[in-house]
This record gives sequence, structure tokens and C-alpha cells, in this order.
Amino acid sequence: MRNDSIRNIAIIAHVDHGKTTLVDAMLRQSGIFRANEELVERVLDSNDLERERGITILAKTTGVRYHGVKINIVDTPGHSDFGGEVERALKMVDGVLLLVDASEGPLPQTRYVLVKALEAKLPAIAVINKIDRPDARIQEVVNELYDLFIDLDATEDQLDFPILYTNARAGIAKDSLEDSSGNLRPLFEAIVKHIPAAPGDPAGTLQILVANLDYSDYLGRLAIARVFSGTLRLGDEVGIVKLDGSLQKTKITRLYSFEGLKRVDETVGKPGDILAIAGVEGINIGETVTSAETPNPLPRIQIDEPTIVMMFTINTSPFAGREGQYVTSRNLRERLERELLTNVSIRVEEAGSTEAFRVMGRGELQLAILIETMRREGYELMVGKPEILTRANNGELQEPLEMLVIDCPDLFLGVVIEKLGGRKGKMTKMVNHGSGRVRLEFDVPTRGLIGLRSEILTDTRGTAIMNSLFHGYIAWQGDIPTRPTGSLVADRAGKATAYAIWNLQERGEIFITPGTEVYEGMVVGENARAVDLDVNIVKEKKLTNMRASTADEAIRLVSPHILNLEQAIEFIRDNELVETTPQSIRLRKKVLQANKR
Ligand SMILES: Nc1nc2c(ncn2[C@@H]2O[C@H](COP(=O)(O)OP(=O)(O)OP(=O)(O)O)[C@@H](O)[C@H]2O)c(=O)[nH]1
Ligand SMILES: [Mg+2]
Repeated sequence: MRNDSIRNIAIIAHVDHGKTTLVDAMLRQSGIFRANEELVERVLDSNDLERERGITILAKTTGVRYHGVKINIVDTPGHSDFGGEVERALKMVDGVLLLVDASEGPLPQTRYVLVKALEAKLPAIAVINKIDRPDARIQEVVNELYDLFIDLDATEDQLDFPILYTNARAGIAKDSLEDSSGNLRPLFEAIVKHIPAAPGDPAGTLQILVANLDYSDYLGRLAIARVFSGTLRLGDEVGIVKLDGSLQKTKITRLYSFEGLKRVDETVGKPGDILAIAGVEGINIGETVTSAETPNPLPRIQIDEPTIVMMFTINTSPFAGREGQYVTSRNLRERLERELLTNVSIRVEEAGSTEAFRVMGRGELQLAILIETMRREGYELMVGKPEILTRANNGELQEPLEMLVIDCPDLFLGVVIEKLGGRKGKMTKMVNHGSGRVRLEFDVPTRGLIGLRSEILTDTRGTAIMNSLFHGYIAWQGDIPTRPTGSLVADRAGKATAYAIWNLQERGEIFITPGTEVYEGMVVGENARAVDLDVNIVKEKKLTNMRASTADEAIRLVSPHILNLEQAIEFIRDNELVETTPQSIRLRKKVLQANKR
């Protein structure tokens, strides 16, 4: 039984290929906004970090109507660290729009999301986006997409996907390049035609899968859920099969559907509906809302394992508690427990004491976003260098492997290959598009990627584009050399002076500005040599040297290299930590006192 008035789709793609922009256009053209209503760009990227970074971090649901058909759309993040969001989104839908940038073509995350969609047996509509780009190479990209499907052992049926050509920014979709369409109509038509109508028997046993959580100040915790079978009426008593298998009986008293950016009150939920359920205490992702009498839970959501781990501890620096509101181990524990409820792709373990936790995730960016979010909420904490999670397989020690794609001007080919060689990377493919840029593919241990991005960007003067994808496990590859430099470490507390910085700046790069308060053991710069160097960065100029005022003007400071959170995390060594507070990001040695190091 299928409900022909509902289509559920997820939009999936590599990062920046235009998913959220396409959703904007779909929202605009579905007529849910008043003609004069101003819509901000990428309206679904609604949280602060998403707007600042211009990326989607959390999957979001929205709904539009096209000729009487309700189309629920789940916009997903394209960055590989947030792959867990994609896996979950795919549980709610009956098909996908697979977007590919008309110039960049399929990239690692295109492959990842397509693997997931094929595994879930979801039909795809291919959308070649950004056809307006002057460097678009549409036909080639279409061929590359077919190659990718074939490479992933797609069936005949799966290979028979429709292709649309879009300019998401202008809100135009075309069935063929000659098509003179000036709007998204061909896309809406294709969705209604090619994405299967939502299946499920309205008279069957109630089965609603909670696939996401959201939070509203007004409504509290919201479960975002998809009805697979049965009919839910407002006020019905239902059972919730919890993750531990137990049954919680409750009444559903508040139910909403998605219309554009709004949640609309609903009194019934039918198969195919994607709903928000409010007012249910403790409801979690992966749980099934079902009949209280004859419960029939849906399979649990399986998602990929984490590949990296970072130690999170309370702040023990001399400046602890100065800037943050939440500083105790209890604060930290509760916050991490709260994160586990919505962020299903991370894991947290206690690490030997109540003050330290091993936080596991899919990548540095995912964990950096968590830390950044916590800073903004008023937390102080310290984090250690990211480490990869190894595993034992039949007695063999294995480590995670990534497929890495680097796109750079051919002039930097040599340095890039050399750099990857040092990190145990094996080149698997090299394509020269003839445009002066080359695309290189490597298999490289995940370990080898830590800190790589900043080095490659420096080596290629900011011109390289780098993307990677978890690609299974390989035997442990032995030592990989880390950063070839040491740290400049403050040897006493005080305020950094321009004079001291001026004296030190020839030794390496300085991370702080004059006037910054430092403590003993704080890392204030990078030593050009391989060893750490204790330095006095608070040294005042002797008064006897102050004869001429012109001498002061001679102090020319190189502008400091202020590290952001991700750079700081990439920079630190095993014996160093990053201290984060709402106002500051400091680097420090684990052991602060110079004579104890
Ligand atoms: N020229 C051109 N630019 C586009 C088009 N569609 C999107 N863009 C631009 O591409 C950039 C990325 O767009 P987003 O919509 O944020 O991409 P996304 O796929 O949602 O990115 P993530 O969610 O972070 O994976 C933005 O600067 C858009 O304005 C298009 O059709 N043509
Ligand atoms: Mg997006």
C-alpha cells in the first residue's frame, strides 16, 4: 500500500555542491513565502556555527507541496565528519537527490553518500548542479557519475537513474541542457515521478522510527520521526520501545508536521509522514513509537564506527575558572552525556578518572565543532592531540585508512607527492584535466591526515583542495613522523611584552600578541628547531637601554600567527594540550613546570 500524496527525499552530496542552496530554491518556488518575504541565503543552515562556516552540520527536515503532493526534504551535511547525519537521514526517506558539482564532479563524499544510498536500496535522481559555472564540464561529470555507480556495483535498475541539470542559485532545473526551463518545475516533476510514493498500511500496527532529535525553547525536546505503518492519533496511548528493549507507555499529546520553515499542528500521523513529536520525556534516536499492546519495534539504526579519539578533561591551567561558567568535572560529564543523545556518531568513555573522558568521533572537524559549541555555551575544558582508533583483527593490529583526493595546480605535484609519501600515502590515481590542475588520489592512514591540511595549504600557497573519506582498515603502517618543529614555551607567568616578542620572533613563529597573559608552561610559539625551547616572553627592556625613544619605534613585530581551534588541535603534540574557554584558546605543555618536564 502506498500513499501517493507523499514523497520523502534526502539531498546528499559532497561538501559545498549546493544542497542547501537547492532547498532554498525549492522553498521559494513552492509558494510558502509571501511574495515580498525576504529569505536569507541557505536559510536551513540556521545555527551560528553553520552560518559562520558556510557549511551544514546537522541534517534538517522541511516540507513543500507540489500539486497536492507533500514532499518532505531532508537536507544533509556534505562534510565527511558528519556522515552519521546522512546515515540517519536515509532512514526516513524513500529516495535521494544526489547532487554533483558540474565542475568538481564526484568527490570522496559523493562516493560515501552514494554507497549508503545504494546499501539502503534507495532510488536516486542525479542532479548536476552549478551548470552556470564557467568551468563546468557537464558531460564529463555525467560520465564520471556513471563510472562511480558502476564502480560501486550498482544494479541495472540503480544505473537507470534520471539526470537533471540545475543552477540552484538561480532556481532553475532542466531535463536536458537544451531545455529552456526557467524554474524548478522539472525537478519537482522528477521527484513525483521517480521517487516511490510512501509505503505502509494505515491500518497496520503502529511503527514510527525516531531518526533525529531537535530542541525548541518553547516545546522542549522534539523527536523527528517517520511513520512506517499504522495511524497515530493525537492523544492515543502508545508504547515506546526503548534502546534497551523496555517498553515505555505514554500519550502523544503534541504532534507537528513540516511546512517550509514552520512546524504545523497535526492531529493524525499516517504512513509516510515525517513528524515532530513533543512532550515525550527521554525519547531517543533509534527508538520506535508503536502499539502499547502489541509492540513491534523497527530495527535499530546502525551507523559507522568512530575512527578518532580525543581526550577531554577539566581545565587545570593556572587560569582555570577565570572565563568560563561551567568548569567542574560534573559539568563536563553532563554536557557530554547530553551530546550523546543527539550526536549518535560519537562515543564517550571515562578515562581512568572522573575528570577525563575519551571522546570518539569521525574526524577532527566533528570534535572541533563540539568543542567550539561548548566554548560558546560557557564551558572551559582541555583537549589532547587526536589519535586514531586502531583495532585488532585476527591478531593483526590495524588502523583506519582514508581515500584522499587532492586537487592542485600541476606545479605543486612534486611537493604534494613527497609530503604524502612521508605520511605513508600510496598514490592510486592521477588525472590531469588539462586545465593546469591535477587530481591525485591516495590511500593514506587516517593518522597521516592529522595536521596535513595546513601543511598542504602552505606548500601549495593555498591553492590545493583536499578531501578524504574513510576507506576501511589496513595493517598498522609503523611510525609516521609528526611536525618537525618544537614549541616555544613560556618559562614564567606574566604579560607578554613587545620587546620580548621582538627578540624571539626570529626563532620561530609567535602565537600571541603583546599584552597577552601567559603562565609557565604555556606554548607561545613554534620553534623552528625540532626541540622545545623555554623562553622569557614577559621580559621588559632594561631601563638603561631606553636612552632614545626612537629605539622603541625600531621594534617591528611580525604579526602573530593566532591559531584557531582546529589549527591548535592540529599543532599540538602528545605532551601538549589545548585549553579552551569562552574567550581564549591557549596551548600548553601537559607538565607546566619547566624543571619537571
Ligand atoms: N555558481 C553556482 N553556485 C552555486 C550553485 N548552487 C550553490 N552554489 C554556491 O555553492 C556554495 C555552497 O552551497 P551550499 O548550498 O552551502 O552547499 P551544500 O552542499 O549545502 O554544502 P554543505 O552542506 O556544507 O555540504 C554557496 O556559495 C552557493 O552559493 C549554483 O547552481 N551555481
Ligand atoms: Mg548544506
